[in-house]
Order: sequence, then C-alpha cells, then structure tokens
Amino acid sequence: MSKILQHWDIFCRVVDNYGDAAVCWRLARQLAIEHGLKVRLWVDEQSVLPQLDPRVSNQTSMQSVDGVDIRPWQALDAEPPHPGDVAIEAFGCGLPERYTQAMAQRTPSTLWITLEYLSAESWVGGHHGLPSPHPRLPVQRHFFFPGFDAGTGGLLREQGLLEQRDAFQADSSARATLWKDLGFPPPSADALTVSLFAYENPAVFELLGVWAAGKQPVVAAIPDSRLRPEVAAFFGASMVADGTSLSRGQLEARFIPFLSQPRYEQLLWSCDWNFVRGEDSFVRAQWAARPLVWHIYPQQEGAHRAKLNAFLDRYLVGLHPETAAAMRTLWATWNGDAHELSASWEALVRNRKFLEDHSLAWASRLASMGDLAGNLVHFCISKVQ
Ligand code: TRH
Repeated sequence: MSKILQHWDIFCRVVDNYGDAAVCWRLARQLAIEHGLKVRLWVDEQSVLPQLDPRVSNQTSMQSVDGVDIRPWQALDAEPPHPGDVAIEAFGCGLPERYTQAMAQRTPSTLWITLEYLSAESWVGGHHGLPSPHPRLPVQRHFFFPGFDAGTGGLLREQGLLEQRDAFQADSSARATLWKDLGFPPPSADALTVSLFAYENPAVFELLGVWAAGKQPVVAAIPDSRLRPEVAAFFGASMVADGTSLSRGQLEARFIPFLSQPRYEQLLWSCDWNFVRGEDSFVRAQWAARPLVWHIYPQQEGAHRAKLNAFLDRYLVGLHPETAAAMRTLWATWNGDAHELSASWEALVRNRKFLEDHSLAWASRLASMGDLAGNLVHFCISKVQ
C-alpha cells in the first residue's frame, strides 16, 4: 500500500433502514483489516451500527472496533477538521463544509470519492471513476460505482468469504448450532428452508398461503423487519415475540431477532432460498449462492423498476428458460408489478436444481472480478501516481 494514502475518512448519513451504515461498516472494516489503513468512520446516527455489530456501543462518543475509529459526525463541529488522505462520501451524503475547505487547503489535497448506490444498469460502467470539479474550491471528487462487471467498482466481498461459506454449507452441525442458538430445532431434512427479510409487502399473504398449501414442508425464518407484522397477521397474531413459532398447513414461521451481520450471513448460507432487500443483504444473498428474491428499495416514480430489470437481464442469462421466466414473474410479483405468485413459485421449485447450479455459477463469476474495497484502493492509488 502506498504510504501516501494511509488515512481514510468515511462519511455516512443514515437515511433510513440499515443499508447505508451496513455498507460503510463493511467497507471500513475491510480497509482497516485487509489493507492495513487507518480508517475513521463518521456516522450521524449512533443507534444502527450496534444492531449490525454488537461490539459497537451506542453509548460511547469515540470508539475503535476492528481498527476502525467510529466517531459521531457531530464531533466535527467541535474540533478543527484534520482531513485524511482519502475522504469517502457514501451515497452522496455530502461532506461537512469546514472539512471540505480543509481538504482543499491540504497539501496534497485530500482525494474525494463519492461512493454511489449499486445498480446493474448499463450506464454505470461509463460513469464509474469520472471526476467532477467543486464549483468553488480547488478540489474535485470522483464517482465510484459498485457494479456487476469489470468496468465498475465491483461488490464488497471480504477475503475468504466464499471459503467460509463453503465450509459452513458442508457442515450440518454448524447449521444445527445456528438454529439451536436461535431457539429452534434444526428443520427436518425434507423441509425447504427460507429466510424472509423485506419491506412491507402485500404479496406476502399469497406467498405464505402458497407455502402453507404446498406439497413440501417450508420452514421460514422471519428476522425482525418491517414485514414481520404482516407475517404475524397471516397467522391471526398481532405481536409476535422472538423465539415464537407459528404454523399453518405445511408452513412453519420462526420469528427470530435482528441478527448481527455475521449471524445473518450464516442464516443466508443455511437457507435454501433467501428473500432479501435494499442493497447489502441483496449482495450477501448472491455470495450465499442460493436462490434469492429481491425486494428492491422503492423509489419515486418507479425509478427502481429499471434497476430491477437491469439486474434480472444480467442475472438470468444462461438459466434454463422456463426457470428464468418464472424468476422474472416471481420477482415482479414480489415487487408489486405482477400477480402470478403461485404458478411461478411452483415452476421454480420444480426446477430447483437449475437455480441452485446457476446461483453458484453466478457467485463464482462475480468473485472473479475482484472486490470493491480492493478496487477502491487501487483506484485511489492510480489517482495520486
Ligand atoms: O436496510 P435496507 O433496506 O437498506 C436500504 C438499502 O441500502 C437502500 O439501498 C438504501 O437506499 C436504504 O437502505 C436507505 O437493506 P440492506 O441494504 O439489505 O441492509 C440491511 C443490512 O442489515 C444488511 O447489512 C444485512 C443486515 N441484517 C443483519 O445484520 N441482521 C438481520 O437480522 C437482518 C435481517 C439484516
């Protein structure tokens, strides 16, 4: 690593949900642990990180975990800013004005990176890495886009992640331990296991009904999320405590707490199907190499639809045609744009083997592109050499 790019600042504003902090936390840890960098993570909302990683306290104003200094954004108001060599502005959150001025005055000036949201759209490759001058100050920022092909910044993936996944998936006792720790016996061998993490979703009633009426037992893990009240309502319940199991027909729903990120990862690895949402869980489900269904973060005027279809256009290439068509229909239904849940689910279960092989091949192909943290480090070095 270049000696001149040792000090990195990451700025994160929690807009809503977990995704902003989740991505910044992964990136910060990877830069510190795998690249030996000194990283400060400035966060405007202290309550989210401890849910993702219980080693982080929401009581402390300054703390260090895994070599990352976690600081409240507000602390910047109290002290003169000392900008690092690189400043990452996550998801267009903006940098504090005083910090930006200090960046421009610094010699050499701080390298300013805007980390963008993930999209599979074809324009991303053409915009990745482009500079944009500041309107007043002698400093420019560069746009860094995550993505699904070699012309982009790639996806976050920690070293050894796929090896850990393979070891876990090959180890039935590790899976049994996970369920035991969550307060449940291991699902029976003939059951289909599913994790269900999503925003509020009217299609969930039909989905649960299909599972309840199906031929095969389904064990659905329901982490605490905005979907949970709707799942409880399907069983005629209003509030459901963690550790509760509710059954109807072939379906058993297991209500579990919001897990730490590593634990949630294990849940994704252990389930046959994963329903995920937003950005980070969506990527993690791809690394899990199991069939997935994405509830995309809804945007105004349906802008998310182009993103959803752009991903499917890439993801479904090479998949058995009937399976690909059923996946497209199921994803459209889950995102409120179609109403054919039962038939598409049956087709997918029938063609499960194609999907499983495809999920594994997809994860391997993505892994061959390098990882976002490594790509970001190389990009920054290229800008100062
Ligand atoms: O929480 P999200 O909906 O975040 C979203 C997206 O990032 C979206 O792009 C953004 O615009 C919006 O926030 C503001 O979904 P996401 O991205 O999957 O983040 C959830 C994180 O929570 C992810 O790191 C997985 C983690 N998680 C756990 O650690 N434990 C759990 O039990 C669960 C269900 C999730």
